[in-house]
This record gives sequence, structure tokens and C-alpha cells, in this order.
Amino acid sequence: MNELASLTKHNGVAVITVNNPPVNALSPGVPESIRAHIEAAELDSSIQAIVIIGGGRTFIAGADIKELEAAASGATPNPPKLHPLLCAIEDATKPAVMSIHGTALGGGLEVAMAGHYRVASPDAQMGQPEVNLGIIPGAEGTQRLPRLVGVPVALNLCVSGQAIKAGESLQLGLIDQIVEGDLLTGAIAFAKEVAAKGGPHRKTRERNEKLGTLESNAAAFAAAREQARKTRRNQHAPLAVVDAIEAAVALPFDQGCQREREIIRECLASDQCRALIHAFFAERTVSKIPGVPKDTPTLPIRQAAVVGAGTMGGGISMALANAGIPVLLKDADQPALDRGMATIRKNYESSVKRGRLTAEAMADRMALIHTQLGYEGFETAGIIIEAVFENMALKKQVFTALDRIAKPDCVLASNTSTLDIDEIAAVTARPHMVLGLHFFSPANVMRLVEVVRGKASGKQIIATCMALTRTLRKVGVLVGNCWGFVGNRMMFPYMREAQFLVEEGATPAQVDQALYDWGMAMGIFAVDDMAGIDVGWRVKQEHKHLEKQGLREPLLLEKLIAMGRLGQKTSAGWYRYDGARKPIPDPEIEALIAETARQAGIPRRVISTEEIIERCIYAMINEGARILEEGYALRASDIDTVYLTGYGFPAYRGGPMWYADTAGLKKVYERVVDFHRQFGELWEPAPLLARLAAEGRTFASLDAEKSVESAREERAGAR
Ligand code: 3H9
Repeated sequence: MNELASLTKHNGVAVITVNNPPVNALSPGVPESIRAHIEAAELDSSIQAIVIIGGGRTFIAGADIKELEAAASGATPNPPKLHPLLCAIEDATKPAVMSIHGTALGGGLEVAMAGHYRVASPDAQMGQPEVNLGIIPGAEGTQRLPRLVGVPVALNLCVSGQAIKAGESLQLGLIDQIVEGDLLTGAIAFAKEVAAKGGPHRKTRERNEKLGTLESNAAAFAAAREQARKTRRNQHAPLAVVDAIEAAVALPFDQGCQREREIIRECLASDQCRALIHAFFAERTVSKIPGVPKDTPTLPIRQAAVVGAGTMGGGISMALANAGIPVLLKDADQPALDRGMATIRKNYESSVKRGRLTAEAMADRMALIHTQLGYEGFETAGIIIEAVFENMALKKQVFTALDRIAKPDCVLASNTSTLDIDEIAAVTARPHMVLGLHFFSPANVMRLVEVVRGKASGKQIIATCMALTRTLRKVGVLVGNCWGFVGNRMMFPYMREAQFLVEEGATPAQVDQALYDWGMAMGIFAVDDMAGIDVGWRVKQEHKHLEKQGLREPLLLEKLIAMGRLGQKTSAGWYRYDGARKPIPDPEIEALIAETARQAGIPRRVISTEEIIERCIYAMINEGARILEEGYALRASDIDTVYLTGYGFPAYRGGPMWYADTAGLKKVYERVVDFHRQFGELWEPAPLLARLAAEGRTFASLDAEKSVESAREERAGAR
């Protein structure tokens, strides 16, 4: 059966099943096929009611984002048209019961809302996540949702983009019944019941009783705009969706829909929409690894072990326990273990206090983490993650011990953030079982994990670790074994330029404000204070021998360290901190900067916001281009995913490499050349950037080319 939707009859009920795996997106042909079956059911006198259900794991997860991408890039003139389908459902004379399991998202929920009734399985979820893609619900969702749940709830759902579960949906009036047990059986029974009661069956578009007026909703609109500005800083779509819902209140349904269509077109024409759609697919593309096909067998991870109960080891243990994986957590001394467990407990308690976790779930998770001083039990672990101090000699010592104890098919992973995985692997007799798993702090929260492939890391452990990151609800990005891997390697030139800028006349607060306003989650100096100024400094010292001598070096770090200003932990760093963690600009630092510049003969001048952004972000991009060319990242979009999921880069700019494409590689390259001329060798343009700029190409076009090549190679391999 390869129809996009099929029709079967069940004692007078027509069941239309959508068959477009994996998520039943409304791709071309799907809406048409559903509609054709509705029309057939309408004409069939043996049918009293219609049930629409998703085949496979879910109801409809939305419009086809590939189609939206085509509309956003201008390849097609219009967004997908769902109106004829929505009309066919809502105007059906026979009751249409939408039967929801898995997720009814975006266009999926919009289709569901056109039905006369909605039933759902208890674990079903519904939502309007369009703002995550830089658009608004564009299939009349902004007009029907407030009619079902009222304006304040509709605003909250559309601005936040968050899905809600069946229980809440029932309370809000979004669905009519929860079906325990078999969903289709329950939906058919429900359909027969409503058919027996007789019509007319209420059309959502005619239900105005929850809409209220512009006046009665004025506070809700103001609050939603405030929520949009705060939680989705600098983004257009969350504000646009409020305008569209306002139209639902102000205008008759058809005119409201017309307004919605105008707004979604504006959204689709924006850079933000293109960037967010890029981010959506980029995050899903990371799992496509040339030479490691999807069906590569993975090793089962039923037991994990972690060495080191510090901040990283504790966070990693929590991430594993959160996914139900038992953990043996080892440290060399009892006080360290006690401190580690106390932090874990405190973190869980804070989740319980905030209502994010029940006390029982916390107890279950804590019970999965077993602390110990020795290696007993490690021989049963499917994976051992080393998270000791960032020191090569210590790491080698740990891996030598692990090599003796671990079972032959145990994955041995290091949580190093910069050290050479091959050097670590070389102390074992099984380098093919060794790789890096670079978690980001706090590891129980941050989504990014760099999966660092050593020279010898085998396919199977790469596939296993990529699958493990998904189990942990994280995003694993495969990177090569270079200093700093992808994320930190690009962070150093970014930080370097920020420091040069303050030496030349900016203040840390000015640089941070410019970066924050541009969209970064935090300014770089505030980040450095949070991480600990000594941490980055120590890493840099360890690698000093690898650096080219005689190049300009930032002058201030060493002074801050000598003054004991290590960041938040000492209540002073680039900023001053009182009780709260809010950075306060410090005149002492500004004087120190001015004096340092004077001694070094660096002329001070007024620095513009534009220069701050260009020097910080272009330095990052130039390094990203080198990483790509050297093969340490598989794709430009992988670099973007690293920055979007691990470094607070604004999603609506798509990541550094996508941003470079958007700004224009020619422009970026020319500025890099200018900076090279002005500031010397550190700004040497990456050859790949030079080449793409000269050819008028983009990083995205390079990714597309590689993807075609690897598909060709895969096909050849399969033959
Ligand atoms: C919308 O509806 C606009 C409307 O208002 C109408 C406007 C006119 N389209 O995430 P997964 C692919 S906007 C195309 O790994 P999971 C995905 O790329 C849309 N493809 O699975 C991946 O492909 P591949 C509103 C889609 O189980 C595969 O499916 N809806 C779509 O972890 C599996 O995806 C949304 O924003 C799509 N709509 O999560 C929902 N969705 O294997 C977006 C998925 O080749 N989707 N794919 O890499 C999701 O949030 C998650 O996919 C979902 C499943 C929760 C459904």
C-alpha cells in the first residue's frame, strides 16, 4: 500500500489513514489524497462518519518543511496550500473525527482543528511550533486555535511554540476525549456515537464564543508581545503571530485567514525564516555520516561508568541517569565523591522545586548513580567516560587502567575539551574502541556533544555514540581530532579579537552589549567570567608550544589572573560581581586596560558596534572555514549545529557559516583581507573562504555538493 492516504470502512465509519512516513508531513499529494477520500466518503451512503488517523508512529507532524524551504528561498512562489483540504473536512456533512497519536504539530494541528471533533491517545502532543521556523501557523491555525482555546492560551501556544499533552488539551477544549487503549477502536466508537446523535456538527470557524474582543484581550496581547520580546529576542515571527491572532478577534474568519496568509508570506521572505529552517535540517543532518551508514550495528549501553565526580563527571552522570542508564561514578577520594553527589542532589532538588521533576523521579534517578572509589563493576560497563582534570598525563593513567579492566567491546570515551584523542588512545591496546565525547557544561542541560573521532576510532563505536547522544536527548556532532575540536577552536579567535578590541579602545561591557544585541546568548567577557578566566588561560598555556611565535597576543588575561580576578568564582574578573551573578562594569578594569594599552603603545580610539561584530564573528568564520577545509568538520552545517546547540549562537542567524553565506562570502572575505592588512598574520584569510568568495559560492552550496557525492558513493557501495 503506497497511497499517501488510504480509506477503509468499518461498519459505517470511513477511516482515512495518512501514510507518509516517517512523520506524515503534508507533502505534495498528501492533502489531495486525504481530500479525495473525504469526498468519496461524503458520496458513499453507507458511511455515517469519518475518522482521520495517522499511519505509523504519529498523526501529522506539520506541513512539509522542504516545501516551506522552497518557498522561503524563492524557488516556489507560495507556501503550501492547505485551504481546500481544511474546507473539505470542516464542510463535510458527516462528522469528521480527528484521531491523534504521537504529535499533531503545525499544519497537523491545523488539519485536526478543522475536524468537528478530536480524540487523542493519552501520550499525544499538540502544538504550533511554527515560530521555531521563523513563520506563523499559515493554515488558518491562528484563526481556529483561539476559537477553540481562547485568545490568551492560543497566544501562549503560538508564541512559545511549545507542545502540550493530551490531558491539558482536553482541559483547554482543544480535544474532546482521551482514548485509553486502542486509539482507532476508540475513535470509531466516538464517531458512531456523534453520528447517532445527529448534526449539525459544529464548525470550528463558526465558534466565536471564546474569542472575546480587542478590549477584553488587550492585556493578553500586550503580555504576549512582552513574552515574545523577552523569550525570542530580535525575532519577527513571534510578534507576527500575535498580529495574526489579533486579526482573529478583529475580523471575520475569512478576512482573518486572508491577513494570516499575508503575514506568513512576509515571514517566509525573511532571512530569519531561512536561517531557522536551515538550523532545523542542520540538526538532523549531523547523524548522516559518510562511511557510517544508518544501519551500522551499535553496541548496547545498559550500564555506564564515569571517572571523575567533578562538574563535568557529575553532569554526565545526571545525563545518563536521566535517560535511565545506571552509572558507576568513580573518584579517587571520598570527599570529591561526596561533593559531586551533593551537587547532583542540589541540581535535582532545584528541578523538583521548579516543578520540572517529581520527587519520585528524582529518587529514581539518584538511585541509578552509584558512587565508588575503585573500579569494581567497570568490567560490565558498555561505555566508560573519563572526566578527570584536563591533563594529558592523568588521562593517560586513567586510560591505561581502563584498558586493563573494561570488557573488549566497551566504548572508552574521554570528555577532554582540547587534548589529542590519538595520544590518549595510544596507551591502550584497543585504539579502535577509543573516542572523545566532549560534553558542555552543565552537561545535564547543554544539548551539544562533540563526538571526537580519533585516527583509529571504529565505525561501530561512532554509530554507538551518535545513538547514545540521541538517547540522552542531546545532539551529537562528529568532529575530527584537532586542537579545541570545532567549538573551542573557533572560540579562541573570537575571544582573541574581543580582547584586542578592548585594548584598542572598547570596554568589555561595550563588546558584550554589541554581541548580545546582535543575538549571542551572552557577551564573550561575561562567558569568560562564568567559565573561569584561569580555565581558558591554562588550556592555552598547555598548547603554547604549538603556536607560531612573534604574533600579537592579548595582554590582559595574565594581569587579571595575577590579581586573583578569575571571574564569577572570585566575584571579580572582566566585571565585578556582588551577591547576584549580574556583571557590573568595573572602573578598575577599565583603568587597567587603558594603562596596559599605553604601556604597549597601542593607540586608543572609538570602536564602532559594526567593527566589534565583524572582528569577533568573522574571526570565528575564518577559523570555521579552515576547519572545514582541513576536514575536521564534515559539513558547514555541522559547524552551525555546534554553535547553535553549544555556544548560544542565535538560531535565527543559522550559525556562523550560514550567517557568512547570508552576509555574502565576498563581503566577509574582503573584510578578512582588510583586517589582515590592518592587523597582520592572525587574520590570514582561510584558503577555502578565498576560493568560495572568488567563485561566488556559499558554504551551503559546498555542503550540497558533498551530500550529492556521498549519496553517489553510498549507492556505489550498496551495489
Ligand atoms: C507548518 O506546519 C506550517 C503550517 O502552519 C502550514 C503553512 C502553510 N517536514 O526530528 P526527527 C523529517 S511548519 C519535513 O529526527 P523525531 C526530519 O527532517 C511545520 N520533514 O524525528 C527527519 O528526516 P531525516 C510544523 C520532516 O522522532 C525525519 O523526518 N511542524 C518534518 O525525533 C525524522 O525527524 C514542525 O515544526 C516536516 N514537518 O521527532 C514539526 N518533520 O530522517 C517538526 C520531521 O531525513 N518536526 N521531518 O533526517 C519535529 O519536531 C520532529 O520531527 C518530530 C519527530 C517531533 C515530529
